[in-house]
Amino acid sequence: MNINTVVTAPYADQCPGTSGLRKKTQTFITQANYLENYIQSCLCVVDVDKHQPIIIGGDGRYYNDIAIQQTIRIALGNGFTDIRVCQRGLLSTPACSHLIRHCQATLGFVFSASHNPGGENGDVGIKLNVANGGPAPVSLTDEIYAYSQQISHYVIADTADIDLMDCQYYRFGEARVAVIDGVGDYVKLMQSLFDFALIRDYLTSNRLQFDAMHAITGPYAKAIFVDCLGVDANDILNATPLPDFAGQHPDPSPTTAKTLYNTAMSPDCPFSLLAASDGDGDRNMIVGHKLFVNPSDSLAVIAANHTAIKQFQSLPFVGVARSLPTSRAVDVVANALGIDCYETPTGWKFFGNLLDANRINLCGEESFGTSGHHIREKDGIWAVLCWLSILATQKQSVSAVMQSHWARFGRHYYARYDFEGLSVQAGEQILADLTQKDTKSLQFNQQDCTELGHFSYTDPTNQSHISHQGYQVKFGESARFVVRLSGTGTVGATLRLYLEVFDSDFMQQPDVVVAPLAQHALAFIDLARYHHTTQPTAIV
Ligand code: VG1
Ligand code: CO
Repeated sequence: MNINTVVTAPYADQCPGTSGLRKKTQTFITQANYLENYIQSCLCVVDVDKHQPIIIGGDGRYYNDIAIQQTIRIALGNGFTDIRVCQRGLLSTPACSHLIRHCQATLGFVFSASHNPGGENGDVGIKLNVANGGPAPVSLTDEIYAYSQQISHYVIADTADIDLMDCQYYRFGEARVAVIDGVGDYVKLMQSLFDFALIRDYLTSNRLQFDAMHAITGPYAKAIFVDCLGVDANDILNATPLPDFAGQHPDPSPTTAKTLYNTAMSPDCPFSLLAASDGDGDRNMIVGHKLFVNPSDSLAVIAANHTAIKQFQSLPFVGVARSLPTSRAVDVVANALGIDCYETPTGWKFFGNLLDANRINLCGEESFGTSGHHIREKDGIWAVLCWLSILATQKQSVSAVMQSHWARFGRHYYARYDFEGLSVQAGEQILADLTQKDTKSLQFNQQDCTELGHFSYTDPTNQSHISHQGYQVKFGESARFVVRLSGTGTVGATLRLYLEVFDSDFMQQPDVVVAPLAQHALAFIDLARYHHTTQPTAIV
């Protein structure tokens, strides 16, 4: 095996965001060594035993094949001797997290821009996960970025493409590249975490519809829902991963998973549960007949009903965590259960240490992310299995489960307004100017503002500190809004405004309840001063 050293020069924009490095597909295609620089930077900075396994896969999107083959060559060039690549390159983010832990791998690459569109004009991303199975922590991504800013060369093996169709080994001197099954171990993990007999029985008289959105969860959904749990194969929509996701947005939301959502809202919907996942399989959307379950509520319901889930039956249920903008519905449940509740910055990487330290069993984000201590990533199919377990145990519809939840805990009405297409400068200026706001006269629904400011977080396990993670304005327990900039976009800036209003009357329309708070927040931010419109481009 020949190893070549290739001279290269840094790209200024290789700073990873909320969840890995994400750029336009064309950036990777047209800018020489863009991928290679970043992979080399990752491999130089991680301080690991090169004889331990590393895992490589992706969500099947355009450019995955090139990225995977080049990463194998660069890993060989850098002296890694146990490289495990998934068959056809297909690996979901949660399955990668599990494989890392299961094989005692030191790191894993998932080539995915998650819920962002794919194809030649879409996005490509690189997620790097570390030995606990979780996303690389900020300290590491900072080092990677710093390395990428002074990179002068990368090393690459002069080897042919590996055939990824079948599981087999390839030898290159003392190194081995193994093509492995990316699905089987994840299926076994799910079998160990849930009572499949209970769910199977439930599904003999209740139907599940699942939309894999032409993305990575298709093969996993077939193996779990169809082969293990008896779901009709026709009830898994868009189950074949396609490089361009059929030109669609692999984002499990009411607007992007429209067919499934419309089915749920139709009067004669035949399904008890409808669900969807995103490009890389870590997000989940839960919908019942005529009822969309907002992800913050979903987290709270799973916490409140954790005893229905086998995974949570054998260990003490000690704590939960949510990201800052996620509604406080789960806090109320944690309080009732007498367990800890942590509030972290946005992004799954902040949950890892809490999970490693056994401080929490369950965590989630408003952005359709939920997971437990079984891995260190959010997990779309797992969340669906949680809901199936709850429905099978309670023998009630989704809407009955939600209504009894709200009747007991009250309801946190919630919405997220996204303002896309801001200039980066305007986005940064809005956040910077928030520091200077006068707060004394702030009131909402006759409730005084009780707290406001930029959110900072000190990780209780290692005291690492991070500031400026979003600006929060609280009106006691009754209302709250949060403003932050997205860290996953690839063009301009996206401002996110998160709105939460608590009310014990749970039969109101969420959009109507949050609208006055939205007006209040927009006036506070003074968005019109920075942007040509105050109309959100998306409301979730
Ligand atoms: C968004 C979500 C965040 C999530 C992240 C990654 O980030 O808000 O909660 O962790 O996407 O999701 P941002 O910075 O755009 O708001 V995914 O499914 O990567 O990987
Ligand atoms: Co994702």
